[in-house]
Amino acid sequence: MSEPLLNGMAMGPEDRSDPILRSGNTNCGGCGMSVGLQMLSRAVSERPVQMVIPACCGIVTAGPYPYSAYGAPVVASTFASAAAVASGLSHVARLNGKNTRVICWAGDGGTYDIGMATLSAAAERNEDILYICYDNEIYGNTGGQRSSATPLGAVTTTTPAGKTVGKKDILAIMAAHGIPYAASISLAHIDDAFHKLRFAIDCHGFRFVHMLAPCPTGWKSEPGDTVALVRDAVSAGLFPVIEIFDGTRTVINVEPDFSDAALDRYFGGQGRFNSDVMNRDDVDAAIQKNWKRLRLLSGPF
Ligand SMILES: Cc1ncc(C[n+]2csc(CCOP(=O)(O)OP(=O)(O)O)c2C)c(N)n1
Ligand code: SF4
Repeated sequence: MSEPLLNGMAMGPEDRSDPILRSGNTNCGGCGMSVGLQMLSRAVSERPVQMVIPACCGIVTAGPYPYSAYGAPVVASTFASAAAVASGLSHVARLNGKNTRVICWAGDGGTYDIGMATLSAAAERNEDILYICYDNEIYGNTGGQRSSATPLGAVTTTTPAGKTVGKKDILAIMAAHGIPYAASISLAHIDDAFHKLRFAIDCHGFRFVHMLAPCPTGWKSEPGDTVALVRDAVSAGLFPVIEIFDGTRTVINVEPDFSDAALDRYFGGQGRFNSDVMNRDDVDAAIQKNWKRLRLLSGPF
């Protein structure tokens, strides 16, 4: 019997040779999420995968049925249920003796906010799934409302004067569940990202990967600057590139140089920050405080 028709093409989860993100998709030019999907595609390679994507730009990417810009089977879930749906699919695969890797692909709104209950529950049960959050620091698909990933000072449609509180530390929150693997990856450090994605795809138990994914539309940045913005965020120490094993062992993968120039380029390259709210001294202090904590966590036991 032939495989069922999935996403407009005959494709069983054991037989995939397409890139995960096909050309001709409708994502905006310079979308960081698109770059992330291409990285994921390389890391997945020929492995059988099942994607679960809640409401977000990433599910619009698929396009109208029966066609799809995804070269992998995708289940569209509600915001609140992505990690629960993925958990169920992972159990079904195991019961059927399949090695299908189940991957949740979700934005920060679906991760930090609306999907947090089932995400936390799946992590607590140590479900065998990989959850990847592409963090564009807003609800991008609905026009750019603030999420709890939106940084201090960022102007969004619901924080017109600039957000007055900073973003949650999602990696620390997920690592606190004691999951086998939690990591942040940078779109500008492709070797590091590739190896960590490969590791996260192949290992078992609950794995969480966080990527900063610039959104030129919402960040009011140049589409061609997407990767450079992430490089500057990493250099300035704003976006630490690290991995945390079993909720305890922390490894710093990329050393920032904490340069003012990188911080200037990062903020100067975007039109979304209100400098009246985002005092530069406060940003410097927050970076230093976070790195002091990371040095302690990554030091010898
Ligand atoms: C329960 C619920 N509330 C609101 C919406 C409308 N909605 C669809 S996508 C979206 C934004 C998602 O933001 P995020 O998860 O950060 O992903 P992004 O759009 O930025 O890619 C919203 C609010 C919805 N689909 N379901
Ligand atoms: S709105 Fe932002 S995240 Fe959504 S497709 Fe466009 S650039 Fe990508």
